[in-house]
Amino acid sequence: FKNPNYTPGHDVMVHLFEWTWSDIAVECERFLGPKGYAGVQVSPVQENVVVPKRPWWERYQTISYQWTTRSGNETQFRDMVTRCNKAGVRIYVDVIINHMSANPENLLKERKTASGTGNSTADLGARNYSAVPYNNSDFHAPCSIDNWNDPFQVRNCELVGLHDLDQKEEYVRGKIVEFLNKIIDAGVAGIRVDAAKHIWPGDLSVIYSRLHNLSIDHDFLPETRPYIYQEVIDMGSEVISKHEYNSLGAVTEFRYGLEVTSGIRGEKSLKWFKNIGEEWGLLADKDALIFIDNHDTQRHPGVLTHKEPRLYKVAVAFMLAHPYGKPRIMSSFSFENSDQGPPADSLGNLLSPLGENNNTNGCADGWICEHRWRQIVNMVEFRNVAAKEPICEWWDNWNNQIAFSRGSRAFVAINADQLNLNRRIKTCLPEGVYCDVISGNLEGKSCTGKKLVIDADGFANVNITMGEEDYVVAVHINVSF
Ligand code: LM2
Ligand code: CA
Repeated sequence: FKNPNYTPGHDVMVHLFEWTWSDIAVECERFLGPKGYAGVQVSPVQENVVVPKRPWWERYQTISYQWTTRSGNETQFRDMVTRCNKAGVRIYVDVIINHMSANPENLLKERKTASGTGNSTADLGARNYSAVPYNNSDFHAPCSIDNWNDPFQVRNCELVGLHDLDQKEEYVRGKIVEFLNKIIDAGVAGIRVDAAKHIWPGDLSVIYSRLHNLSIDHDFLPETRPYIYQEVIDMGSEVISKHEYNSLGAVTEFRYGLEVTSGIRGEKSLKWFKNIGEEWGLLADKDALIFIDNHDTQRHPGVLTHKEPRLYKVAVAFMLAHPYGKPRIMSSFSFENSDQGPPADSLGNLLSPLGENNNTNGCADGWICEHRWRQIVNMVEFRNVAAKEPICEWWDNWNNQIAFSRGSRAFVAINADQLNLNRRIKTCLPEGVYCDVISGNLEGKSCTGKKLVIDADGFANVNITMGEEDYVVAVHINVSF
C-alpha cells in the first residue's frame, strides 16, 4: 500500500482542493500531464450534507456513499479518472470513513431533516442515514474527545461532534469496503484516509486487506495494490503515534512542513536540513507523504501558504529539490475567513479556475493555482529529472546559504541570509550552460531567466543578491543549452 503507482519518471502529487471533476480532467490533459505531475488528490467523492453558506468543510460531513457532490456526479468522476490516466496522471481520492455528519443543530439550525448534494435525506439527530443505510446501532455511543492521550476516546468518541462509525461492526466494514472498492474499480491509484488517527489500526488493517487490486481495465499491472496514505497528525506530543499506522500504509508527515517552515522563516539554520528525514525523527522515506501546507493547516496562523508567496516558493523549492519523501503540492482558493467555501455562483455551483479557453497561465475567479506558478511547476520537473539520485556536494556557509546537486542531474542553491551570495560552488553536473528554472524558462535555445555556467571542473559562479524576490537558483540536465 506504500507505492503511489506513479507512471515512471513522475514524483509529485497536487491537491486540487474543491475543483470539479470536469475541470480536473481538462487540467490533466492540458497542464498536469505535459508538465510531468504524477497525480491529483481530489476532494471527497461521497455525498455530503448541504450546510448553509456552503463552507468548504461541509464535504467532510457525509450523508451517503453516492458519488454526487459539488465537484460533479459519477459519470463525470469516471470520465476524469479515465482522461487523467491517459494523460499519465493518477487520481487519489480523499475518503471519509471515520464518521458521517454531525447533529443537525450544529449544521442546519431549525431543520431536522438534512439533505445532501445528491438529494439524499437523513434524520441526523436519530443517526439514521437511510441512503447508505446506517442507523444508530452502526455508531459508537456519543462522547466527546476531551483527552487526546486516551486512545479509546480518540478512536471511539466524536471528532468535533461527527457521528463516529463503529468499524468493528461487520456491517459497517462491509459498507466501507464496498464504497472503497467501487472507487478503486473506477481506475483510481489510491486513497487518502481522512482522520485515520481516529480509527483503530486493527480495523483499518481488516478494511485494507479486503480492497481490490487496481483496475487492469485502466492499464494497471495485475496484482497492484492501491496507494494508501493515512492522515495521522503526530507532532510528537500525543500518545497516538504515526508509527501505529506506517506498517499499514503511508502516512502524512505533518512535521516535515513545520520543520521546513521554521528553516525558511530563519528560526533554524538551513545548513541543518541536509539530512532532514528519518534522522530527524520523521517517518522513513518510503512511508512519508510530505507537504508545506494542506487544506486544514493553511487556515491556521503561522503556517506558510500562498499568502506569503516569496517565502512559500522557496519552501516548496526546497521540498522538491531535496530527496526525502513523497511530495504533495497544495492548490488553493483564496479565502478571508477559515470557513469560507470555494468560489461559487449564487446557486452554489462551483466556478471554474480554468477561465476562458481553459487557459493554463493565470487562474480565474478566486482560485490560486499554486501548482501552475513557474517557480513551483518548474521544480516538479527538477524533481522528476533528479529521480532517485542522492545529494552530491552539499555546501553551506554555516548558516542560511546552501547548495547541493542531485547526482549529476540537477543543482540548486538558496540564499536565505541577509548577505549577497556570490561564490564559486562545486556542482556534480557536466560542463555546460544551464537555464535557471526559477527566474525563467528555457524556450527553444533561449533562456528567459538567469544563466548558470558550469565549468569543466564542475564549478559554477552562483549569484543570488539578498532581497531578490526569488532567492533560489535551480538547474538540471534538461535545461542545458
Ligand atoms: C480531517 N482530517 O482528519 C480533515 O482533514 C478536516 O478538514 C476535517 O474537519 C476533519 N478531519 C473531519 O473530517 C473539517 C473542518 C472542521 C469541520 C469538519 C466537519 O476542519 O472545522 O467541523 O470538517 O465538517 C465543522 C465545524 C465545527 C463543528 C463540526 C460539526 O467547524 O465547529 O463542530 O463542523 O458540526 C461542532
Ligand atoms: Ca472513530
